[in-house]
Amino acid sequence: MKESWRWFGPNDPVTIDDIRQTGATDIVSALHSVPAGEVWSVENIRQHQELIEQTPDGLIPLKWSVVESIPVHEDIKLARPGNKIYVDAWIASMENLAQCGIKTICYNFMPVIDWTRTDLNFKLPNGAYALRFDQNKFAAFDLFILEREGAEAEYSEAEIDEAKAVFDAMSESERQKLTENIIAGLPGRMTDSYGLEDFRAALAQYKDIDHHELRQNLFSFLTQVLPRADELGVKLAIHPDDPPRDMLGLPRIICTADDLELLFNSLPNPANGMTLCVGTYSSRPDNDLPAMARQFGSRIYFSHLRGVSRDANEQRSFYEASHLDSDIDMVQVIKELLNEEQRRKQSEAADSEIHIRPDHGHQMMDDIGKKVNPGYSGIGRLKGLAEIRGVIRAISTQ
Ligand code: DNO
Repeated sequence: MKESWRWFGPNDPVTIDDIRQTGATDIVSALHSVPAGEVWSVENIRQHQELIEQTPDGLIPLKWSVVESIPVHEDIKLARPGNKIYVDAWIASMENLAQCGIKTICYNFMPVIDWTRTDLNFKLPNGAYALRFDQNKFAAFDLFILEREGAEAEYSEAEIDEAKAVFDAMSESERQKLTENIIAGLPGRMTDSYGLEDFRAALAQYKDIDHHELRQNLFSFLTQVLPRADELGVKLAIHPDDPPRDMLGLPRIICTADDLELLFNSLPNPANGMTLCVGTYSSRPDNDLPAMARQFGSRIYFSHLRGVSRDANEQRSFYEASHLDSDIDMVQVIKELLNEEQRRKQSEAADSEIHIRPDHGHQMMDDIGKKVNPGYSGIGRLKGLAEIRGVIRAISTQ
């Protein structure tokens, strides 16, 4: 396994020198300042790469190996006329990355919103803070803040009552915070930040797009991208929709094993792969993570090894648990990934090692009170990485 760590660039409060101390060897990063649809030039990539890879004498070098993510322009997801210029720009960015030696690219195909949480400071019984998604709060936002047209039809009467009670109990500043979390987006998102009016307009564009059509748009994008990726030896790793289900009336198409099967059966190119984001997939109970790791092993080019704990009475609500103490058997998932690496070694595949990273860590100890990117605190992720490393070492030396 290649122990990797996400770095957001020079403004990330967790610095490259900090990361070096974690024992991670590889960096996951992106050119966050380049707007969706624009080409990542070789010059810009090299500059960023230099920040990561230039190493003071006597210290261990780090390597930028994974891109998370090149954003996919909304016009591609909507298959708007003229979207080919954005597809061409995406391909050009991929070519430029390959030229700089960076060949694993994570991306997603979520319309309008990227990953979404309702609480960024959910206090755990041990005093640390986690991220949380609360279905009732989300419904309160949808129904009573956004007041999305037609939203009532998507909730039962009981759900609407519950959401109303949650909404009534929130202060004005809590409502504002909730709104910001959802429409301004979280770190690393690959979509725009919106005001409420623009957000309504962005959602409305998808009014007539159902799952089938969105999937066709993804496949059409990939049909253009994959042959070139194959030539370059680039691996594309689609990230699931987080949380993995339809939201705000938007179709979401990378949520389950069935979605992945359809994707890989339709487009079997070697470059067509996935990010096994354990936390995302496991935030719905019908995804069996060890089974998915086994079933899609050869397609897994990148993995986020965190988990969630779902609420007993509302399975759509969850908080992000410690990396080893979630609803899923992380040890078993890691075993499956290690088995896959063995298979790759036996078939003498060039890159047998899978890039993994700790994902959203808790805010704990000196993280608390610091300005950190939600989910991307230093100590919390270090704890996650250390736990995962222990499991990997224990299994590998058995
Ligand atoms: C959040 C991340 C997402 C992810 C993108 C991938 O922490 O998992 O922002 O990077 O959705 O394209």
